Amino acid sequence: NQHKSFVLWLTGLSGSGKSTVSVELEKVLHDRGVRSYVIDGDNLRHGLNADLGFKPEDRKENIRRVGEVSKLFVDAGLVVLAAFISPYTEDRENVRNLFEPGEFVEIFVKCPVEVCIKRDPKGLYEKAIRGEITNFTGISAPYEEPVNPELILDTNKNSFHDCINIVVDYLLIKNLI
Ligand code: GGZ
Repeated sequence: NQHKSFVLWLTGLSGSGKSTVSVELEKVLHDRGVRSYVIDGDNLRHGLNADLGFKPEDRKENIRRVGEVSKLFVDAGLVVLAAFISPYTEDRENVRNLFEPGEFVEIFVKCPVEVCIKRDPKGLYEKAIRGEITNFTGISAPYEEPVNPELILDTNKNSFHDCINIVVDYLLIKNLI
């Protein structure tokens, strides 16, 4: 029984937990026989999107390309876990519109910016606050919260384990896996 192919689109601030959720979720899906693949800034911004920075136009183009790549993987029968800040509602909606209804699952990885600043795993917030990095999301660039996401994961209040279970339960209820 081949599972369906679809996109889990994780949006949220730097340090909100998108990568951790997507990597842990991929393991759980793999154990259930679901063929999935994680794409994020780490594997796309170094190659395909190496020409893009963090100005609004560059983020827009980044997300457009990520959407098209996601579409190809879905056509190939995979489950895509896309973890990008994707700060603009319009850009996320454009990606949603590439897919059939139900194939695009928007997951808001929610965490207050103050908590992300405290976590600061890469020291980027500190640099952004000092002005050493410009256009930094949450500090000197906007983040538009999703209006009607399929799921909200509050990584400040819930453990990663609980967040993964919320996603898996949703996928089971929707008969996606
Ligand atoms: C936001 C930045 C910036 C600026 C570098 N603003 O926590 P990270 O390091 O590993 O994840 C962030 C990543 C964001 O790339 P995305 O492709 O997800 O962004 S977007 O969807 O907005 O196009 C962060 C790092 O890149 N980073 N400079 N100015 N994040």
